[in-house]
Amino acid sequence: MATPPALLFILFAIPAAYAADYTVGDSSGWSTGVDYSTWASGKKFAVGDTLLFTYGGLHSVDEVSKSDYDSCSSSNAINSFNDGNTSIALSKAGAHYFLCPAIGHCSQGMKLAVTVSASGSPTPGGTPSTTPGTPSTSTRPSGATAKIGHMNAMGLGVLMVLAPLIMVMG
Ligand SMILES: *[C@@H]1O[C@H](CO)[C@@H](O)[C@H](O)[C@H]1NC(C)=O
Ligand SMILES: [Cu+2]
Repeated sequence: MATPPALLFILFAIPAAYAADYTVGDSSGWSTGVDYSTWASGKKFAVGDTLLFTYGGLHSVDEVSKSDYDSCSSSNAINSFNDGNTSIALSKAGAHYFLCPAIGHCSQGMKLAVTVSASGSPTPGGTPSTTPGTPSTSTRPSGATAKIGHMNAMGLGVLMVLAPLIMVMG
């Protein structure tokens, strides 16, 4: 059975349209004793995704510059949050840096750096296995497969409704 081009478009467009929500540290949340570089490695963050920081009373979340991230300084924080359940939308491509300003926590590893790619494109400087310069047709297996992994139940539902319609139209 031939696959109508429109169906391929839907398959690749939906993961981009439905952004991923990441709970930082997964079930460990935002805390000391978690390796956030390990947590972030292998994840492909894109514009439109959100980071959810969940934490208790001692902790906070500061968004900081790279140099402040490197030196664990929170005195020039770009944004500060302490509500215990902080959802941060990744609205700009590039590197984003977060740390906990509680004394000693950042130096114990309570810091997170993420690289956010423009929506739908591969992470710059990311996995070298991604073929560079490939036209944005359906021949983007690695990036597209990763994004489909992020697809939430809502996206899947939309896909299941739309796919038969597109098949009929095609
Ligand atoms: C935390 O925030 C997320 C996203 O905004 C929300 O879905 C969740 O219900 C919140 N949890 C609590 C305990 O408030
Ligand atoms: Cu802390």
